Amino acid sequence: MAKPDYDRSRVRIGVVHLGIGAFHRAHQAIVFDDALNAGDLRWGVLGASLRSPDVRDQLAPQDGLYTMVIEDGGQRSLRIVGAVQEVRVALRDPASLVEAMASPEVHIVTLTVTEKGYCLDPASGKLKLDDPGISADLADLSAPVTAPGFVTAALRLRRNRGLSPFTVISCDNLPHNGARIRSAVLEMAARIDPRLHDWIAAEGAFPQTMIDRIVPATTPADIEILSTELGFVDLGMVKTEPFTQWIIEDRFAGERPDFARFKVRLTEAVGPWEDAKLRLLNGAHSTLAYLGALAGLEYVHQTVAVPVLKAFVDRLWDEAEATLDPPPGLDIAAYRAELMARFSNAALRHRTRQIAMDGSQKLPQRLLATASARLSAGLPIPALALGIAAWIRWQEGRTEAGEVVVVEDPLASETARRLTAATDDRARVAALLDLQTVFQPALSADPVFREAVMEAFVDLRRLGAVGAAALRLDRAA
Ligand code: CS2
Repeated sequence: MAKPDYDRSRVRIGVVHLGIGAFHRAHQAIVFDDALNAGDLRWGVLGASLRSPDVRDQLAPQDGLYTMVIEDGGQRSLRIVGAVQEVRVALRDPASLVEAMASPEVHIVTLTVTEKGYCLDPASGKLKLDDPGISADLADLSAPVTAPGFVTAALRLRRNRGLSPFTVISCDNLPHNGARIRSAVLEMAARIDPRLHDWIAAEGAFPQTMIDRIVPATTPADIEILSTELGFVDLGMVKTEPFTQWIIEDRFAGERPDFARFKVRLTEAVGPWEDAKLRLLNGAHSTLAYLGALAGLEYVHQTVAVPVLKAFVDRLWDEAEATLDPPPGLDIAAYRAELMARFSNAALRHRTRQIAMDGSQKLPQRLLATASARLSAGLPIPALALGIAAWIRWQEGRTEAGEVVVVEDPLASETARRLTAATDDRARVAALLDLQTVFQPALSADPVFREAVMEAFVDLRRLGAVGAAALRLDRAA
């Protein structure tokens, strides 16, 4: 079992991470741990959860140490990770977190706060001024509430102290994630102090990234299996797959680890990598999540074990691939084959309902951008339309077998209200396609788009998820 090969008491905090969930611990923290193992002790991580004390409560008694379990059908390996030096709950003592972020030794702030954590309108990309957290931060930034608020407050403190900014690296699955956090921070700064805005605009760095590793939520069963193996209980463990990838735009405000040495790719153009990942991996993930969850399939590997769904994902990828401009070095056919193998990893037990969460925030970059690109090229969207219709059907809060499910989505009450008010299926679909925070006006108004989603929804209702997918494959044959 691999263990930290460095003196943890000598590690300095060079990174503050906002949103320390399982994904950070199995992805970015591993790279910083690699740097520490290589003898560069500047890259310890201070992790913060915004609200929930859970991760702090799990990791504090273990002094921040945790096990990463890497698993696929063929292998299982364990690694103890020492990079996380401390975990805090941001909202417990916001000012002290801002102070920690303003330390001259902190050079990087990473974020995994999920799509909704940026407080941006998904369709327009503008700061949501009606968000209660955003209005609180705009009124008083001395105790921030939101992720953009913490970053802005800490940059303000650094500027007041004559320090250089840290580099802000968004590690969420958002298109142009760097530009998004930058615009959230700049918009906030402009409203608070125009000179702060100008300083951040000139000196700050918000590189775009593409991050990839499948990290399902840890379950009590995972913890139990590991404790039998280790002889002690590790509540902070994370479980993941062998595959990992991190591509960062080569734009930094200050120091950074020797990323290239730790298999992180620095490049000028992240966009094409990101589009490929969001439209192929995440587009298929969300589609399988809704179709699978509706059909009562609990895990992703079970969905691709159904031949119709597996073939359907290939059809969806054909549709998406036609909209991509692959970066040099990405072989799409090999990438697709590898993705299918990753989805089939039964050891991960990745729940379809976990991926189904927050669909209103995920759909635009995963399925809608692809649909728009195809429609403007005059291409049909039968597979994409079924993925989108399955999201609408999932918002009804029932599986095909009639089991009631809780729809976890920031727009859940709005979608429920619209679905209940409508009197038939066509009106239900129309009511959700009119949601302008999800569907951009041009797409929402496109009659070809609306009809394709309507038809898919009617098929879903009539034939179920697998039946509707099979019908599309038959038609294409
Ligand atoms: C998943 C992603 O939960 C989800 O929405 O699609 O978290 C996915 O596992 C990662 O993007 C893989 O890199």
